[in-house]
Amino acid sequence: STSKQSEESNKVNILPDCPETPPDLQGPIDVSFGHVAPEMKKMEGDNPLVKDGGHYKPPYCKALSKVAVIIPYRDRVEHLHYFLEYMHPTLQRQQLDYAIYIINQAGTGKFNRAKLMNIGYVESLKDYNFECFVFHDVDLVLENDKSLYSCPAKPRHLSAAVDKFNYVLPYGAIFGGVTELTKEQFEKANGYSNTFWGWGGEDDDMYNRVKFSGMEISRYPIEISRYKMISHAREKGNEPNPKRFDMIRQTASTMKTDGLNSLSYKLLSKEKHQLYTNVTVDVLVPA
Ligand code: UDH
Ligand code: NGS
Repeated sequence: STSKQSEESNKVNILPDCPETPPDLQGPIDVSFGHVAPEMKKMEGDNPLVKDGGHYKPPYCKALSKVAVIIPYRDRVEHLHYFLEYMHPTLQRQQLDYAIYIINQAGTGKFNRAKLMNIGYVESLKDYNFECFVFHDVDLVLENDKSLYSCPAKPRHLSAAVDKFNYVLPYGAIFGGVTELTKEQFEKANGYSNTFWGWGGEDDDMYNRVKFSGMEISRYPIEISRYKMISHAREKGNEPNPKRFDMIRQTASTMKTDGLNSLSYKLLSKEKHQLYTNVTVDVLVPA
């Protein structure tokens, strides 16, 4: 009956807002990569409330942020397993309405981390009304769940203290690793550049974009913005980009025409696994 239906829809609406401080946070998390990462089946069983493309919503309260976690990716399956092992439980304790997107670059051409971020932004918004976007290297695992991945008032650099830099910020303007912006902030900056092929500089260019759009970056206290990095060798196809130093001197002009407003790629597949959405793309590597 109609009254039954409205009771049902009321049920959804009467969920109270989740508290500003989630009650089940642990603080420090013991992260290590000495063990063999669990099989996907095991992790799926361990995270029964994550479903339909790596999406979780707290069942008992209305999340304060709708968050897409965007991961640039190619051929790092071991890292992905560690990432999912640790990050799904952490993000659930943070009571976020979140989903994990793997943006997988097809082929063996030059890697383009920043363009994959733009693609993740666009593709995740086709699925859900996300409000903020965490741009997350797959080899970084958060070591303190008090570093909330909720929508930031200012663009936020999350990976301030990484073990490989002895938990010290390497330079004040660093904006790589893990960052978070709201939809409005990301649009204001015209997203990332699409033209950084190979390693380096695309994150510095993004720092410039944020600054030139009249915004400042923010960080959590260094005690909680801690990460462990999974060590690895440099991949073929991700060699340092020799043009990067010149390019980051020109952000003020290039950002107007290079970014979300010039993004082109070919979507090859989009698969919803239980613990993540896998978006495979042709990033149109220049000849
Ligand atoms: N990524 C991939 N596959 C690749 C390259 C990069 O998935 O082949 C993604 C991944 O999310 C990674 C991120 O892009 O975390 C950044 O790339 P990176 O990890 O290669 O960059 P980083 O600065 O390391 O962490 C550069 C090579 C360091 C070699 C040091 C040897 N000890
Ligand atoms: C800077 C790079 C950034 C990079 C940062 C940390 O020098 O892209 O080092 O790198 N900028 C340029 O090359 C212009 S790391 O040691 O983590 O590999 O993020």
